[in-house]
Amino acid sequence: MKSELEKLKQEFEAVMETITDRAALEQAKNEFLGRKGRLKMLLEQVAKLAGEERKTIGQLANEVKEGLEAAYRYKEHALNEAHTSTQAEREWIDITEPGHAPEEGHLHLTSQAIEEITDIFSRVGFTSVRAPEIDWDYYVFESLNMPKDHPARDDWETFFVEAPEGKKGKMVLTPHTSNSQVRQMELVKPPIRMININRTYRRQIDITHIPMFHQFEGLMIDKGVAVIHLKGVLDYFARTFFGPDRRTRLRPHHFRFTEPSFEVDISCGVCGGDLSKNCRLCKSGWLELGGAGMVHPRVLEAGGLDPKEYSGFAFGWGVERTLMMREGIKIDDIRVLYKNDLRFVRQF
Ligand code: FA5
Repeated sequence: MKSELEKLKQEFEAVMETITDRAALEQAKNEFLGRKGRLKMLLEQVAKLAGEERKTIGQLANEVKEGLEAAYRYKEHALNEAHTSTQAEREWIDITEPGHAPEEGHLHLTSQAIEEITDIFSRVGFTSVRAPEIDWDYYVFESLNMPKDHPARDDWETFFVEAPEGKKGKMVLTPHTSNSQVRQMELVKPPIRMININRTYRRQIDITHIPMFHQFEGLMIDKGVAVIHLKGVLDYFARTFFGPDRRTRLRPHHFRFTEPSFEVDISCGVCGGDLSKNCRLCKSGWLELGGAGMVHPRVLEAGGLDPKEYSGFAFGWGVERTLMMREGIKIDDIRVLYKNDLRFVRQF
């Protein structure tokens, strides 16, 4: 009995030495100290001894029991300590380390330009409106004095929607924002000062053309509006958006819905108007900003206004082209704007 108790003690101590995790400790506890464990079995035999033997072996058995329990507690404590220190190592935080700022997105360059253009015109009283991006032929062409055989009305320039024709003709993806002109005249009576910025679509793609682009359309109608007011607003915009170094010019032009009509140009921001640089973007030192002119009397009439009483000006420019002409932007291919290349987008 005595040697069995001592053997049990040695075995338990040997097992404790090899244990490195809680599961193994639990298993050893059940095997040696559990309700049906080996110590319990021996103690039951001790209880059956008689006289002096029972007394001495009983004392030894108690010592062995206390030894086993102490060894168990020691191991348990050691494992707990090890767990806490590895956890502490794992979850270690250097409170002096600088914080990591969450990555924030920003508006696309075109959206930034749209916000800025809207703001610039709002400062001189132009209200932001939104005409449909898919509209009837009537608002896009017919009411703008564009004859049925006008080149923009055929399939080569404009995307027509495969939908039944309505009273106002076919539905088209607007190739310009001028559809807002008669729509606005139908909505409000003069004085009108509106700016309509929207997506526009044309069947074109090259270094200066994309099939989906944005235009901003300005319209001012009142009594006594003249070319000088148009010139004043254009100059104000050019100075505010591009800065004092950029030059603008008006060229006579022809649009069906304005008379007289102009093409507004601005000196190129990539080559600065220096022809010797052989600029890939402008080729001539000037970039076309867009069209402008005095609203044609037939357009006023289509909008329910008497041309003898009211006059007005309108202009329609490309947002992408406008921002490309800006100082410091130096984009020499318009298509790069919509390539979804984050290396490009993140620069702005
Ligand atoms: C028009 O669209 C007229 N509605 C402008 C207008 C409005 C004239 C009001 C008079 C009064 P135009 O076709 O020239 O005009 O286009 C205007 C501008 O849109 C161009 O100067 C250019 O800046 C931009 N643009 C035209 N096509 C594209 C394209 N495919 N990609 C990018 N920008 C374009």
